[in-house]
Amino acid sequence: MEISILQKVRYTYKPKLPASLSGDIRDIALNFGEPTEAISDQEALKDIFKHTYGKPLATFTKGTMAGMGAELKVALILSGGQAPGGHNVIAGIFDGLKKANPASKLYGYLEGPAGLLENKYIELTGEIIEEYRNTGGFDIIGSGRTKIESPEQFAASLKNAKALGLKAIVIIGGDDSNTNAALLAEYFIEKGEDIQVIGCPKTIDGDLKNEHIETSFGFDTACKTYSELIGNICRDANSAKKYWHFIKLMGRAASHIALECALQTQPNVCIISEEVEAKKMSLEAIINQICDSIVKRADKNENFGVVLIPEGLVEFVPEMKKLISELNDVMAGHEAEFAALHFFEEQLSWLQKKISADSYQFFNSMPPQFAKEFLADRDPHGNVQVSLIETEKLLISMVKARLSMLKQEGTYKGRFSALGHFFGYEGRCAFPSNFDTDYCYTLGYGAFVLIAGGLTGYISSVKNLVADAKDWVAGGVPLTMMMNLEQRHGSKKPVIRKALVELEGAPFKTFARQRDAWALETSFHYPGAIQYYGPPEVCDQTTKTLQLEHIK
Ligand code: FBP
Repeated sequence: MEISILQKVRYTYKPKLPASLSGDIRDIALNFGEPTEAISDQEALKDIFKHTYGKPLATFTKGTMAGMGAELKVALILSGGQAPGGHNVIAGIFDGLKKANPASKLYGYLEGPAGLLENKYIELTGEIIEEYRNTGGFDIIGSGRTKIESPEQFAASLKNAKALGLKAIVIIGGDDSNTNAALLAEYFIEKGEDIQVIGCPKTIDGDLKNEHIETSFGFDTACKTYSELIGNICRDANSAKKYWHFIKLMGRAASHIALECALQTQPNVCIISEEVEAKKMSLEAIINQICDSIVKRADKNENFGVVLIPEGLVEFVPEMKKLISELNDVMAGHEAEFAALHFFEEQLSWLQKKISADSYQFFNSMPPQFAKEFLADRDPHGNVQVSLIETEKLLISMVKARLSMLKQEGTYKGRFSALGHFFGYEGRCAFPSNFDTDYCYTLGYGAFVLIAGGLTGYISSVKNLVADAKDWVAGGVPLTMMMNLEQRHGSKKPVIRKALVELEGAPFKTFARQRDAWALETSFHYPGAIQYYGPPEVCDQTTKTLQLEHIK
């Protein structure tokens, strides 16, 4: 098969490992801390996770471990949306497993958790792994969003894992998938089976993070890819001087991607959903904020600019949030009834009887093409698929309407021509940056060591990520430590808490200090493409978010 020159050269890249994982694999041991607690709802979680709750933090150190070197069968699952670096997590697990015992075997369940339920897997041989080292994508085994939820699905998981003689399963996924990993770990022990489950923090959204998970893999590469594209658009806007570009960015509920891209490119406006929620900003207030920049720049004859919009914005604007939550509940509570309504008008009159008058009025006031997007199928975890809602277009149409009013009042004298963009899929399978390449390999290698150490219900973790890779601190974090109870599908469920942008955090504060100047002046930055070879200050920088979060 013909491959690109970069792919060929990337095959030869040797990912860096922290000192604790370098050298002889038989010289790695685990250090344990104190027992841990969940972030809230401790008693309820203790009851749900009877065997796995409250385990101690683990870090890798030099030493020996009884389980290292045993012949093992391990399987892995790629779960949810693609994120750059997934193949290197797999390469890290594979290399650890084979170094410890060449007779051990690694399997990949095909197309996400569904592969485990349907017993569809392949053995990941050295030959296959070599083809995917240091590359983007999840195409080695595919991914999927099936949730393991029903008693039958848990039973099928156990049956298939036992049939393959597995010692452990590694689930590479985001908050929902790692919640699933925790539940599966608990279930296997409950059933008296010694099958360990280890998670790995994946998601471009950057919202699976906390004190122990500094960032999820893929965030670095995805943000750098989007920032390159945004920078190119900024330069085009500044060259043509005729368009306002409204760019929606992936990231689900959290605005980490939008914030990081804003820090990298300095657009005129970047909306941060978490601020919208904290300040209870209505849709009208958001439109006014954007129009303010447009009007002021028009006064200087600058009828162009760039606006960044996080895709989850709709879930944070108070009136939209209320509407979505009511829609989620009625759609989950009356699934069959709702599915039988085929026309928008039918859905509208059905909803009038089911949701509050305020929400109905707001829903009905939206242009039907946007309103329909709020009724699209929820994902298997019950989330609205915000990537399907064309917020950038909705904002453009509302800004246009507001500007024509301002024109009539005589307060706006410019020209407004807008283009909408959505960046998401462009960044999820990019060649991983050097950071993601090394980080993912370490996560995978670490996941194997956690398995060899006999742990279950843990997520592989790497800390001190702004330092040189040799000084990274790797280990395992008990999944229950990151959990709380949340309303899902109409009832309280244990879930890993999503990390949203902190308004008191350094990344947001750094942005907030500069945004008024960016709104007025053309201050664009053009980061250019990810560089893989060259000086470390060009190739090995982490995200600005990570750097700023490390400054205490
Ligand atoms: P994960 O949470 O699974 O990592 O997904 C990330 C993401 O890219 C979101 O940013 C986006 O909203 C969603 O996936 C899109 O989903 P899909 O891949 O199903 O279109």
